[in-house]
Amino acid sequence: MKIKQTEFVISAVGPSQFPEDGLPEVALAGRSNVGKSSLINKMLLRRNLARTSSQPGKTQTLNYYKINDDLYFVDFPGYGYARVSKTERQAWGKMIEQYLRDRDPLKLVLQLVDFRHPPSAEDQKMYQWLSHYEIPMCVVATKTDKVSRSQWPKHSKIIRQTLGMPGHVPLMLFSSETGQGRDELWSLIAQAAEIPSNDPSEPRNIMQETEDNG
Ligand SMILES: Nc1nc2c(ncn2[C@@H]2O[C@H](COP(=O)(O)OP(=O)(O)OP(=O)(O)O)[C@@H](O)[C@H]2O)c(=O)[nH]1
Ligand SMILES: [Mg+2]
Repeated sequence: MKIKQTEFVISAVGPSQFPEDGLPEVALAGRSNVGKSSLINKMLLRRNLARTSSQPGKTQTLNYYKINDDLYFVDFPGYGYARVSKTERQAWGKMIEQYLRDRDPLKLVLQLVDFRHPPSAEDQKMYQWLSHYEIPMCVVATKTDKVSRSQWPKHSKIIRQTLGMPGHVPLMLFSSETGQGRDELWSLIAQAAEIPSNDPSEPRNIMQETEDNG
């Protein structure tokens, strides 16, 4: 997909602030620090569009990023941050569940899990929620650059087994450090959001220019 324009739109605290133009939405869920913002930046080849929150786990907003006039990425607040109170946790759950249940333009949820570790109890709960609401999803294992290649099959298997993923649910390996999985993920997103897929004429130098560690 050719990225012509990217823009942060809003940190929405509730449905009244969600965009009303009906563009397809791709949401990102995962625990705090798993790499949601880094994945967005890598996908959009922007160094710092999606910021790491200064107070991890505290932000109870859905952050909307618009790509061209094609779709939105919706960055969920990270879960599993130890210092969050029970009340905050419940508010988080309510907001996410309502979004998953009621949001018409939602086309795909990327559930991010850390490739290095078995999915947590909260990862499992999130996965079950997504399955329950029958939302098209893809599990994305992040930080693959931190695991040696010989261990990839073993780690993939543990993730699939722990979440109870049936064979037809894709598990994608991704690294925002190396860009692994980026093209594949764009294909999947374009398909889910019904956007004409990869433009082979995309100039290479754009990719190289922004290929950095930022
Ligand atoms: N090596 C490596 N580090 C990564 C990767 N993805 C993210 N990180 C690092 O992990 C840390 C957290 O990444 P973020 O993208 O801020 O995580 P997040 O899920 O947005 O976190 P919250 O906004 O708190 O929910 C940062 O220090 C990133 O540089 C990756 O693929 N490889
Ligand atoms: Mg983030």
